[in-house]
Amino acid sequence: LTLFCARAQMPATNYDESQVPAYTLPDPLTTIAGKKVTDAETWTSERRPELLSLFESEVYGKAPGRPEGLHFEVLSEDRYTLGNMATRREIAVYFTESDAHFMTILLYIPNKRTDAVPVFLGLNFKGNHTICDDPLVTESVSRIKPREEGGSEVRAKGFPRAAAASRWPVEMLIANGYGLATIYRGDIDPDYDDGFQNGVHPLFYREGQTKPAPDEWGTIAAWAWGLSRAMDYLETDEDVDASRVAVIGHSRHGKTALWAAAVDPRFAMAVSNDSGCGGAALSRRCYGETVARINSLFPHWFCGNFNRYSGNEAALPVDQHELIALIAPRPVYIASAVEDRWADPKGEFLAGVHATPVYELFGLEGLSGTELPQTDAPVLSGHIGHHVRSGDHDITLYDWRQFVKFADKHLKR
Ligand code: GTR
Repeated sequence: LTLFCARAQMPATNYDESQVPAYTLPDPLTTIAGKKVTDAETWTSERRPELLSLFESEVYGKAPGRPEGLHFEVLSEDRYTLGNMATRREIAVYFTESDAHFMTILLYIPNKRTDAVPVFLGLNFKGNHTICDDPLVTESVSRIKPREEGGSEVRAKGFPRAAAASRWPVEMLIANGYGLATIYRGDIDPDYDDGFQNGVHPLFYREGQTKPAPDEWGTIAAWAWGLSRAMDYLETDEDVDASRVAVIGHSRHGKTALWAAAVDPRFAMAVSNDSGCGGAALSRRCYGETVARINSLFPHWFCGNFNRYSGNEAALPVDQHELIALIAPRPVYIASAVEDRWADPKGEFLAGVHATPVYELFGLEGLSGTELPQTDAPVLSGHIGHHVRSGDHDITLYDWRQFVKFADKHLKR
């Protein structure tokens, strides 16, 4: 007896390299009309906009720009926190002219500074108060799936303080001269399929619109939009050097960081940690998580049009190496973990390899080497950095140490 349901029809997850289908990647340096791109100027003026718009309409969905009514308010400031090493600020970013809808940026700035500092900016999963042991951080309002719809009561009560501290080495960043800005992603859009009713989407619906059109923003694009709104604020903060902001994310937030950097050239650097399918991993390898699986498990992440490619990766007009290429010539770091096969470490590495010709157009080294490097041997030389860490799906102090080394090369004066 065969059970007919979407999941049952899904092919088994492939973790066997010999079962990776033969595929041909789209060439980042050939336009839709078939023209070869041989210089940086043609890339920037013709090919890049064309590719960006394909990713918008087929993968993540188009987002609105900066709303006219966007405004900021510093809610709190403490000049002597983290053992007097840092200044903490909390900033409300109001999405429209009203004060009803906002996200809160938690910002730490090193007190030991002579000038405006470079900053790492990234979304957090569980609330601003969970990223470190600082009792004065305002608790984020947990926005998870309601219990009636299968959500969990425990999580609805909110996560304890410092619950995610292992993922956010604030003191290490401060000691190295970096600021840190983070936002609870639920402030922008909750991470469940709510028909796009509870996050930022409804603020921008046209008259009569009730959900995004098939080529309009899903949740990842909304989160990326929120990161750009955070950048709007950072540009106004005199302790921050907005020309040296690295956008960073782990896993679904890694997908988001890459898309944010692709859309918004103000980000000087991007870091993708274990971002996998829809992030740095090549979709056509169908290794670990696939387009069909991600669309069925997380129907809200991508735009409606992305469903066309479930089980049909060969039809994608783009692949994820071109997402990395959209960030060129800015530096990108792609981090993987060897046991995180679901995210396809090799596919993530190969995206860097195949984005490299675009960096070369700018006279820069992209990713150095074409063979997957050894575990725990970071490749930091070019404008695409990379490592495969030992261990599983997570973002660790080891990962961050490599990001800081890479940022020291590209963002430090
Ligand atoms: C998984 C998902 C991945 C990755 C991960 C995470 O369940 O399949 O694409 O995003 O969650 O965000 O931790």
